[in-house]
Amino acid sequence: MSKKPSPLIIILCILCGITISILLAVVAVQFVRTPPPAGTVDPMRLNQSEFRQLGLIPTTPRHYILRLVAKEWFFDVGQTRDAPASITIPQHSTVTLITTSMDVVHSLQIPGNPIMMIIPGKIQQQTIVFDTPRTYTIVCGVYCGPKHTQMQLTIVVTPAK
Ligand SMILES: [Cu+2]
Repeated sequence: MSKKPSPLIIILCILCGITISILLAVVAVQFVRTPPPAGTVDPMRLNQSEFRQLGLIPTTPRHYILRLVAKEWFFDVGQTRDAPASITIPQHSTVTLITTSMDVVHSLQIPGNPIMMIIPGKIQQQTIVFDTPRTYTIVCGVYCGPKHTQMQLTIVVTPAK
């Protein structure tokens, strides 16, 4: 005669199963939500590619392209390296980020959005709507060398008038 497992063991097994399922789902969502590369580019010839023009480019009202090259150790949006990169957009702007890396793997961690990996040779593209007026401090989420923590991009979303 086999002994029936106690209800406590059954409940613990169910809770473990639920926990593992949630963890797997979270991991899966991260991968699914990281969009595939939009194309490829030669990291040695960025000045002969679309990345020769960096920064915020208005397309239609409240729509922008933000072209950015990550490199050791800053996010290049066409500004001087004296201060961390910073852009300002009005509330309810739609920004299509188009990025690549000049050297090693970096990433953009935009609060409230999935991590955007920035991989040399690959063009990564992601469109984000900035509806809330606030300042986003965006850092690199992949350790990329001794000055990794200096990599910072600020996006200032100003209130609509
Ligand atoms: Cu980094």
